[in-house]
Amino acid sequence: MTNSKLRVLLTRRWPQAVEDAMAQDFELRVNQDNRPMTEAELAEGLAWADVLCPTVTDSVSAELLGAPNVRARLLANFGVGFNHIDMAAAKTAGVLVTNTPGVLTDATAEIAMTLLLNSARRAGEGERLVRSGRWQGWHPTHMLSTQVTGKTLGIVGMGRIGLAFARQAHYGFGMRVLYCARTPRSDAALQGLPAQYRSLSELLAASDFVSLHCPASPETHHLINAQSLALMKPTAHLINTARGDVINEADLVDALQQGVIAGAGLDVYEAEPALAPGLLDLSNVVLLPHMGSGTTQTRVAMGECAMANIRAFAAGEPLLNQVV
Ligand code: 8YV
Repeated sequence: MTNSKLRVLLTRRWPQAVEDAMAQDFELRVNQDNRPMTEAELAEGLAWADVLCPTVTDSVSAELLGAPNVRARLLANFGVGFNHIDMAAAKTAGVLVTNTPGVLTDATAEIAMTLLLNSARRAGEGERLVRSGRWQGWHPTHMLSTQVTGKTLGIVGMGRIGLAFARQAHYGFGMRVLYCARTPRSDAALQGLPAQYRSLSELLAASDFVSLHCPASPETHHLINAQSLALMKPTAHLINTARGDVINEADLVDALQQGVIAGAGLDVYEAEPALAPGLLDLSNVVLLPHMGSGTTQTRVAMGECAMANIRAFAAGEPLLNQVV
């Protein structure tokens, strides 16, 4: 198989520079509409392409992967998270899967910090007030908020992004860092960060800010629910840049309405772009549209990372970021 003959399908528009580079090496098809492809279109794409490049908005199901006319042998995912792909079905069908780790770590950690600062310091509320034209000027008790510096941050899932965010928080804002993960990390893995391992319930009870960085999986589905929210301090804020279904969103709405916790900052949702009823009405939640990795630099790097995996596949070399 030569590079020039490999059929590659992008399910969404990618940064132009990466599309141009891909078009030079491969027979490239791009979903020009820039809307999620329908199931029928994905089925047709899997039958046409050697390599399909899905994103978080494409559900690559067992049914699609098990169809008899599937030609694709590689899913080069645009993104690090791959919970939208049925991995067991990919394995059974002999379809390889790669992702784009590393290149989006800092950008995603930055959005977690944006949400943390915004939620703690009520920046969204403040901006809405100024824009409304109803701001009546400064006074000593106006829009008081929560200071971040020196507080305790609990990281749930100490992978690349969790660690990058913990480092920003510790070295930038003097925060004490607790973390929970499947296993404690070595000092070397923590890169010298003085982070302390805790169970989830200990972490929830002790943290002023809790930030989620674990992958979506059956084990983490609704990890944060009414029960776990009740363990948090009433003054605490919850940040989610991981995946929406790690939180039971309806339970979070209840907790924010009833003051079980003080605030939340969300970049991801259970049924994106739909939001749980009541979420939009709350002033103590900061809502971003899944933009964690959304810098030009990072989206280009994600495309280049996927392209490098496709080139390796085309050359019959080991894949750089194989997850199945
Ligand atoms: C991406 C993400 O924007 O990489 C991930 O897992 O959540 C985001 O950074 C999205 O997944 C692209 O498919």
